[in-house]
Amino acid sequence: MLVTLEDDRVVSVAGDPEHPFTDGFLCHKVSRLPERIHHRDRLLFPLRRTGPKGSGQFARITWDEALDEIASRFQSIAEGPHGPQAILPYSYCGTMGKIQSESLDRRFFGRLGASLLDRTICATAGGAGYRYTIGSGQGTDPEAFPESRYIINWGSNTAVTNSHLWAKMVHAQKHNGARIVTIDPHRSQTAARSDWHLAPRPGTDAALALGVMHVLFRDGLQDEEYLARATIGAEALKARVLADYPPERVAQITGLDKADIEQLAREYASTSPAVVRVNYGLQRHAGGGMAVRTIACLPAIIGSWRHRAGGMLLSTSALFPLNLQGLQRPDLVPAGTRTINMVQLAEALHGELPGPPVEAIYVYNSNPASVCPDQGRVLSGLLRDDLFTVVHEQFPTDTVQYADIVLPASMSTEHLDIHPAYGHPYLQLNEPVMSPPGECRCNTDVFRTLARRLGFEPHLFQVSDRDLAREMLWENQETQPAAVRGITVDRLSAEGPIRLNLSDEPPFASGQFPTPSGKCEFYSETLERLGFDPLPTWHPPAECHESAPDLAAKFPLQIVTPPGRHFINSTFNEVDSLRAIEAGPHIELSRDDAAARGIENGNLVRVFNDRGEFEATAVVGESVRPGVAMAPSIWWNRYAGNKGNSNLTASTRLTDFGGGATFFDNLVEVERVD
Ligand SMILES: Nc1nc2c(c(=O)[nH]1)N[C@H]1C(S)=C(S)[C@@H](COP(=O)(O)OP(=O)(O)OC[C@H]3O[C@@H](n4cnc5c(=O)[nH]c(N)nc54)[C@H](O)[C@@H]3O)O[C@H]1N2
Ligand SMILES: Nc1nc2c(c(=O)[nH]1)N[C@H]1C(S)=C(S)[C@@H](COP(=O)(O)OP(=O)(O)OC[C@H]3O[C@@H](n4cnc5c(=O)[nH]c(N)nc54)[C@H](O)[C@@H]3O)O[C@H]1N2
Ligand SMILES: [Mo]
Repeated sequence: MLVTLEDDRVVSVAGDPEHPFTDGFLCHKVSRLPERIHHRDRLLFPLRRTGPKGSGQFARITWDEALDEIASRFQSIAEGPHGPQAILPYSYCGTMGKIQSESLDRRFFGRLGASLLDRTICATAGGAGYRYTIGSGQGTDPEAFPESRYIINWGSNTAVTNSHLWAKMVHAQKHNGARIVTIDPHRSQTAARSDWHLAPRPGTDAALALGVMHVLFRDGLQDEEYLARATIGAEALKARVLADYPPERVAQITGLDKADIEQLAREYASTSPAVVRVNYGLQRHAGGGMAVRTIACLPAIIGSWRHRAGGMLLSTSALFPLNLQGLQRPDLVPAGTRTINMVQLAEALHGELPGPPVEAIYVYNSNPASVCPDQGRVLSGLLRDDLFTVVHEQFPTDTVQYADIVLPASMSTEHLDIHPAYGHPYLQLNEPVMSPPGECRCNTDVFRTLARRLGFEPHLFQVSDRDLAREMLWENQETQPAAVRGITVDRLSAEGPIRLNLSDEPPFASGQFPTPSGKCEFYSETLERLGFDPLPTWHPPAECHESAPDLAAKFPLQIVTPPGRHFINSTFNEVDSLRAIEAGPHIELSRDDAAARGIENGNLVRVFNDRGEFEATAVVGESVRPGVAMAPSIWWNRYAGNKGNSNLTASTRLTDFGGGATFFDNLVEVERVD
């Protein structure tokens, strides 16, 4: 991103036209960054709570007062009956720069002996599922997509959530005759702009993939040579899908036409190279891990890993061999320290998890009061008078409302960081272009000063961000791993984004996979040992008519709540111009479901289940099938009528693999508010 400054003001930001992947395109919301940086509501000074918990009443204090209070509270909790594990750090992806999100913070809480946080809210279900089949996170190079001829967006709203990859897909469509297919229960922007949209019921993707496999094996469309050379369990998989997943049954499960399932299989096998972009929407269901594992078998069946522009892409994160161990120092964590799954914050705050009660929570890079499932119980937990809550933030978010101490945070224009990426293979340096306004400080600075107050080792904490960046790139080691060899902080500073040193060979063309068997594992002994089905399979969502008929009788609609186009999760709620375009919480309903409830377009409705309820404006149309609803997230309470957002209805149930969140596995009922 190129930033134009006048004095100490950012007047504009633009994509870098020389960036090989983004081609200079900056999405609508990020182009509004100047509004965010110089916003009237930006937090500029430390604050201490003056009113009752949750009131959002604060008075300005000095950094010394804030840090003294945090240090002394942490110290007394650590020396108290429950020990330091009664302190919980809570962070996610406010910034995804590695220095500001996983360096001194991890060292600090490790050294303190605080509880560990399992950061599962986004990507762990699919990550785990993918690895059971493939062995690592490696997949198709996103830069190869323009050479594809058949592109499937599977649970991916690529045009909105990953616009740079979408541009490559459109390039393939225009210049290479590629066909773009999108599999999504909602007619998303991506679905609407694709050549073909298939809208299965939520949480039925594994069944669809198994039905496609049935057709492939039944009609002899498989790549026998690749199957024999590169996979394990092909015969068992074939027997299962031929017996259990005929298109008639899969049509019943998914709600798709049998002919469409047959056509998808035929086109996929006969249009080469074919690539699958599998993303996050389909992971947020009880069976999300198994769904990704199952879909990940498809490229090996048709042998599309042979081609650079074939195969499958989940995330590029695994391509970056950064020295995260050195940065985070997990060796500082005392043996036996308990781990809390971030999805279960409601349970943690209400003392329902094993181990000591949570007496203090330190939040940074996250807005759990908005983004966590079971929002009602998260908020009642944060209201606890005996909970000491520190929130390091840029804006007065919902979480800040519940803080005891608020610390003002810097932004990316004001601090240094290194960014790998989960959508492309370039490493980037984020250099500060201005000093932070008011008394804002970056995350690492706060942990440096807190460490000093607690008497922690200077050699671990009094290290500059630039030195941490060098350490992350292994510059202090004898050799760097191949993918980052020769890439240094100084080079990133002088040259801008640098592509990792990756082979031009497709990752699995040779048929070698980094699994225990060395093959693409249709049959996984690892899963068998863990008590799962060793073969790909489909289980219904935890909340649907098949698995929970009583619940479905009361709450008949499956609701999905993916992010809004002009927000990043809950970030950008504060930007007036973007909030205006998002136009308030709304819910898309089918004509049948609306009519059955006397709901018309534009009516205010309440959306509810036993966990809670929120309000939204009804948008009635064809974008979802009967029985399905879609409500874009994630609203701050104050912009949602002070009633909370869709996460009031979401459960803290975990996915089958990876302990992920099941935001979209959620039954609700809707009624008109009169
Ligand atoms: N219903 C529903 N819920 C969801 C999702 C969904 O699709 N539907 N998506 C889920 C997903 S995929 C994710 S990744 C999570 C995201 O959950 P979070 O990571 O909590 O994401 P944000 O809501 O963007 O909140 C990040 C906060 O960090 C702050 N911040 C930014 N930079 C810094 C910094 O340098 N220092 C500090 N201290 N703070 C900073 C921002 O101001 C912002 O308020 O939400 C999940 N929740
Ligand atoms: N504009 C914008 N871009 C973002 C973000 C943002 O908040 N705003 N967040 C970023 C983050 S943190 C993440 S994790 C990514 C997420 O990026 P995506 O994976 O694209 O995420 P979603 O939009 O949550 O889900 C994609 C689609 O999956 C669909 N879906 C829901 N359930 C199912 C299902 O059972 N099966 C199938 N096949 N599809 C289903 C949803 O309707 C949705 O259209 O986006 C990133 N990019
Ligand atoms: Mo995410």
